[in-house]
Amino acid sequence: MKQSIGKWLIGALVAGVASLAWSQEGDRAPVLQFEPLPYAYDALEPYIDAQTMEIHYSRHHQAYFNNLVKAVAGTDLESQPLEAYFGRMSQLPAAVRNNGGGHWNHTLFWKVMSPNGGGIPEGDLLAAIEKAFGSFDEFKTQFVAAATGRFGSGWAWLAVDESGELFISSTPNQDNPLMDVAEKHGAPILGLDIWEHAYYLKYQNKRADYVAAFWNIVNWPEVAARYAAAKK
Ligand code: MN3
Repeated sequence: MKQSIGKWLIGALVAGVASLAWSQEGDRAPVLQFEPLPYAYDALEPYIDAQTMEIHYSRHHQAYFNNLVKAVAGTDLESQPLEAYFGRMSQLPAAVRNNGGGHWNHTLFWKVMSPNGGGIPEGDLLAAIEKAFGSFDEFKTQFVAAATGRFGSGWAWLAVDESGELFISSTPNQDNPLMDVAEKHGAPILGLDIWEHAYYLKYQNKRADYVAAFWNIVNWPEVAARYAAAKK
């Protein structure tokens, strides 16, 4: 008992010194960051309504972030980016998997949408889409099928596999293709949240209408940048 209190004291002292050092340096940001939304809540109207955006970002995403911070506090995961342990998610607590995926997936989701989005991708990304799926329209058809076909809550993805090839997949809950638990593994470059909280206020049970509206706000330059980074 005495020994464990001693260990706790040393641990608390080390943690105290570490946090003091961080606050004094000021230039080393925490590994986990809740980033600002890159546009106003109403910026994606009429495709995604302002109230949905506000609740989705400030309550749902914030809750995943807060619960992830709690879940990794005091563990070796605290000092690592999520990407460092997605590959062994099957061995980690459910709170880390659900909230880690929730935080990472939403961080990507906000960035792959833009009020100036829509249209079609260009350059290498368009060529890769045409090579993998035959045409951009066929890619959209398959992506829509993945999004509307997912039973219950989850995500639809466009991702890059180990050999640099594009694939479409869907994962349940807050899983993603970076996790070892995913059926298909790769680096997501486009993700669509198909939880009801992402669309129910505006679209109710009509998920297909929400998925169709998504094409008007896809930030293709951002997806192309992620494709280029994933290929390296
Ligand atoms: Mn969501």
